[in-house]
Amino acid sequence: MHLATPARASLAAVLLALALLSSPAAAVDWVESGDAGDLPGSFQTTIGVGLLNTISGTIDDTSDRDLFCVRINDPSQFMASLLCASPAGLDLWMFSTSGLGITHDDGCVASATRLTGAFKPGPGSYLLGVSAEGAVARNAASQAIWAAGPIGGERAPDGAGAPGPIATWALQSGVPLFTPYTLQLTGCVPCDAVVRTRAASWGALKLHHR
Ligand SMILES: [Ca+2]
Ligand SMILES: [Ca+2]
Repeated sequence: MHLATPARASLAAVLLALALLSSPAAAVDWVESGDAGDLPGSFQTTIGVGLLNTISGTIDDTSDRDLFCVRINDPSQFMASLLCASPAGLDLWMFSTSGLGITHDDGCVASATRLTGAFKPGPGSYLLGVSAEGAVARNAASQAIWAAGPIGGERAPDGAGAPGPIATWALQSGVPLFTPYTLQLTGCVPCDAVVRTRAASWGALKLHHR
């Protein structure tokens, strides 16, 4: 995928991409572009070079669930956390890129909803998800991949539909209308990088999936 050419995109976009290429220590704060999809076929990738510090977005209504691709090179270093005031706040989810359930937290402990690398099978790309309280991830037989909560702390798939893969979501019972969120992240990087495919050319930038 060509991101930018002098003829088709702004110079600012090209300069941003080149700045990312030349700054290996840069950090990335990803902002949801439009609305991230909610299934393995429609997730939103994250793009950039350097550690992924935050993902910000919005749960627009009761049927909105957002999935983002993140790359975890060392699961022991990974943490995703979201400030919360009560278990009625937003829930966090993680799936493999094929939709198998990995970990989920629908509680609120010490003012945070958190996922770690504890249940991840190894380095790789994963789908990190956000939903309102009460969302249910279901397999193709409409069985819940995780048992109903809220339960404090993260947990591996423990429902009748475990491990998945996820096929549908059930509507949640909460009323999260237009709820903004910012995930604080450690130990992960964007799934895609902008790379230059021809030296000394402005017109040869593309996405590279790690
Ligand atoms: Ca959204
Ligand atoms: Ca969404």
